[in-house]
Amino acid sequence: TKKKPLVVVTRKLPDVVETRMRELFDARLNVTDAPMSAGELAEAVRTADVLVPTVTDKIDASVLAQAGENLRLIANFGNGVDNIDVQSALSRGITVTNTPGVLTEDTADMTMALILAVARRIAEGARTIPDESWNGWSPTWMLGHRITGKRLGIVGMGRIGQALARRAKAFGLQVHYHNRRRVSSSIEEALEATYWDSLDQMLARMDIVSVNCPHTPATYHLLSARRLKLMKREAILVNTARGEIIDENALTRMLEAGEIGGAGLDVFEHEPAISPRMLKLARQHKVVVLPHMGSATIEGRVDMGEKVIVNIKTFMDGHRPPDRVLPAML
Ligand code: 8YV
Repeated sequence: TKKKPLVVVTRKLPDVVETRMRELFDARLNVTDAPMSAGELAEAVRTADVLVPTVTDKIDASVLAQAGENLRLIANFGNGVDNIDVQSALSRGITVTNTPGVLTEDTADMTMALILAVARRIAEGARTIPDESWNGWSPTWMLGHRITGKRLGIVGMGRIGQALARRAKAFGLQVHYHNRRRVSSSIEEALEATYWDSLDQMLARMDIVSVNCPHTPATYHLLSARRLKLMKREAILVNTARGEIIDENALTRMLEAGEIGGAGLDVFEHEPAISPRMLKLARQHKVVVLPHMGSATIEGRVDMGEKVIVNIKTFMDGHRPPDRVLPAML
């Protein structure tokens, strides 16, 4: 029998996933779930045949420089691969895979939830009961904004952007989008989505803007201070993609100054660190913040694990894994 590949998994995964991994591979699992230190990560890439990192592991060029001969595959437990220096991995002949598709609907749900939370002040209202600050109903108290009929601008019309568009349409939002490439006319028609070639022009006209693109060198601070200023003063910005896509400092300043209607953020530039100014805004209910929960469902995590397993197994059987990350995607 063939020797089982040594698969090092950096974080604790759902039990069913770990059980299956133990059956199939020589799996080195992380029982504590503590993120690996730089030393542990270096040791992992030195010894493993396959590394299964997550968003909390920075697999940069210096980590990859320590990779051993055996390391042939990095099977990311996650869709975004901005935690990995993919170019550097590929140049070393290391294949990289991710887990697309299985977290699309959950992330779109959370995006919609954030839009509603900000527009309808859900988190703020919910606090008043445990805080015992609710003095009873009033016609003019805790008023948010209607979303029906408003314009939603989606930045990045991939799987998640399209899943959000379907939801938004059902909520009566007018769907607009900006993407590197225009999607097919059949998709546009089905979503009743309007394409904007110019991100700047789209931003200036939207009531709600949602970030749904990957974080790559090309999208770092895509929503720069200049672009954020193009948005309407009452506009709402939500981000379930990656913190780095928005200039968080500029957004913070605008929230403090009341130059933007509101924001709902599931991701941050320096997570898990949250700046003191962002914390203050959150306490003042000027922003809704979630701790990177976009894809956090039991079903989603199991599906992600299964995708990782299929990618590893296919690769180990000598075939092309289904979710290879290609340079064109970066
Ligand atoms: C996870 C995600 O929280 O897949 C992604 O890109 O952000 C989330 O699904 C995380 O990345 C898992 O590594």
